[in-house]
Formats: sequence, structure tokens, C-alpha cells
Amino acid sequence: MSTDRIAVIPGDGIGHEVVPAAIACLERIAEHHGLGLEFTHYDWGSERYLKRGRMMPLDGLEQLARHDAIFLGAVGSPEVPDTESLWGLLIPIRREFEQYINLRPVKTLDGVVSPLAATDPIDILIVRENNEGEYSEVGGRIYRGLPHESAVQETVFTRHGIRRAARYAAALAASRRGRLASATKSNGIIHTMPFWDEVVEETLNDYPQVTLTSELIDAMAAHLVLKPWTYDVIVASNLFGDILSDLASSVTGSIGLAASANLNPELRHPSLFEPVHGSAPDIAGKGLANPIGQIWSGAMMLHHLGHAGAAAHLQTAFESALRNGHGTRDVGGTSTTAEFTDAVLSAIDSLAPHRAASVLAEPCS
Ligand code: GGG
Repeated sequence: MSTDRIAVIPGDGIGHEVVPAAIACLERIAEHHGLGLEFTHYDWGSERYLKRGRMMPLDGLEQLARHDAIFLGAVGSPEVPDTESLWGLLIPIRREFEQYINLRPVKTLDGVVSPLAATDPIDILIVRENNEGEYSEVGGRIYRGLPHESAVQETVFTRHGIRRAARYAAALAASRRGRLASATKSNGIIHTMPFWDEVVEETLNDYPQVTLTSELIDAMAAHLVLKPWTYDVIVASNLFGDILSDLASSVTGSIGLAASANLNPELRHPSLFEPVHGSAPDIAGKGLANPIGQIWSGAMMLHHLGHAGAAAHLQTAFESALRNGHGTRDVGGTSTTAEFTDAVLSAIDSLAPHRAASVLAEPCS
């Protein structure tokens, strides 16, 4: 039996509740499928920053490089500036390990009520470019504290960066319903966004089976509320993709459901799996957090590590727990984090692995 070495970083806030919940599910799945999963826990995050001045040790990235995958909870604390918590942990990991794709599935789940009055089933994959764009270090502040204080922040798009995101999204669309929507704002942002549009369009010439539409981000936000079921795959820049995935998952019922995979598709480096939500300090420690985003991210990790059957089993189990009336407060239920996790564990045991349907595939090219 080969062993997958997984680095676990619960991080901050509800990360300390949803990560143990998901690990309990992953361990149970591993027992059923005979998988070797070896978890190494790292206490990196805002508490460490407050005690020692760094979110992770100086050699943190070297330590993570020895693993097959990274399983992250949440980062962010009211006591630490967000720039420190993100740029001291999550963003360096995404960049050092060339996790240039952030794949975020959004799907209607039985047992969760959408805030929309009427909706057809929603099944969208959002491909967020994860290494460049609006999340750039280029810029600065001058004349601090003076009336004419100024800040400049550059957006950086490269042909290479846009092409690889567009290629990944197009391959995904080709394996699904064949529709790709690209989020843009080329009417207002006159240099970078027309460049994004051109490169996406030229990349799609290699995918004649995929229909590409380019939509202004503001119109796409409205459409995601009015007719989300019409979308198949969305490709978006770093910032746009982040915003759209919060919006789209909320339309299905709760951001607590949203999972993500920060992928290095070439497998040269470990990929990172995390829920889309943050640390939610308002509910941290109260047992109210929804662990689905973390559990679903765990299913994506299993799939990425080559355990498609185990991934499908885990996904079917949490979907079945929801369908059977379990659910945390954010999705209209009354279960605590622990009660919902117990319901998933029971569903894992009661579902024969062969009955679990395949649910999410990364593209094969
Ligand atoms: N679950 C990871 C987390 O805490 N994300 C919070 C966040 O603000 N992330 C920013 C980003 O994804 O760019």
C-alpha cells in the first residue's frame, strides 16, 4: 500500500473545527478503501504570527514541498492585518508551488434551500487564475500620513498565465457541456482586460468543440443570480474568480458549501485543498461551522491523488447526509459541526463504495 503524505494546516478560526471534521471523514474513507494517508499537522497561522512574528517558519515552504498535498482550513484573524495572514501563508504557497489553477465547483445539493425563489439545478466549475492578475506585489504607497498620500497597485497578466488557465478551463468544458464563459471588464479596464480576452479567444481556437462567450463581470454577476443554471465552466482572473465563487456558492445556499483545489496540474509540486470560506471569527469555537466546504475539498484532494473511487464515496456520503435532513445552521438545519460530521461518517459506513457515483473530474489534458 503506498502512502500519501498530507500536510495539514488548520490555520485560524473555524479552520480548527472544520479540518478535524474533514480528517475524521478522510480517515474513515481510507479504512474503507485501504488507502494510506499520513497526516502531518502544522500549527501555522495568526496565533503563531502574534507569538513569533511569522505565519509560518522561514523554511515553511521547504517543509511543505516534502508532501504530496496540503490540506488547509482558513486564514484570517481580527488581530492580524489581512495582508500579513494572506501574504505570509496562503499566497506564497500558491505561487511557490505553481498552483496556477484554483478550481471551485458550485452545485445544487439536495437538502439545501437556495435563496432564489426558483432555480433549475446548478452545476458550474469556476476556474480562477491563481498566480497573477490583480493579486500582484507590484506597487506601493507614498507620502504616508500626508494629505496627498497615494497608493498604486499594478495588475499583471502574462500570455503564459492566461493561456494555461484558459487551456485548463477549455479542457474541462470539453469534458462537460462544452460551454465556457470568460469573465472580463474590457469596457472599463483598457489594457489588461482586452489582453485577457484576446489570449482566451486565441487559446480557444484549439478547442472547436467548446463554445466561448465573453461576459462583462458585472453582467455575469447579475446572470449568476438570475439564471445560474445556464453556466457550465467559467474562467476568470484571480480577483474576479474569487468574487464570483463566493457569489455562485451563496446562490446555491451557503458559502460554507464551497470547496476548492489550488492545483499544479503538472504535479511538479504539491497542490493545496481548502474551503472557499474564511476563518469566520464570529462563529469560531461555537460548533456552528459547516464542514462541507472542507470535506468536499478533501474529496477533491483524494481525486487529485488518484483515488477517484474514494473521492466519489466521500462526496456521495456528505450529499446523502444533507439529503437525509442533516445540515448546519447556515443551510437551514440545526446540526452542530460534530453532529453533521457524525452523519457523514454513518453515511460513509452505510454506502457501499461501488454505489458512489463519480462526481468531479479534473480534465485529462
Ligand atoms: N479557506 C481559505 C481562506 O481562509 N481563505 C480566505 C481568503 O480570504 N482567501 C483569499 C483568496 O482566496 O484569495
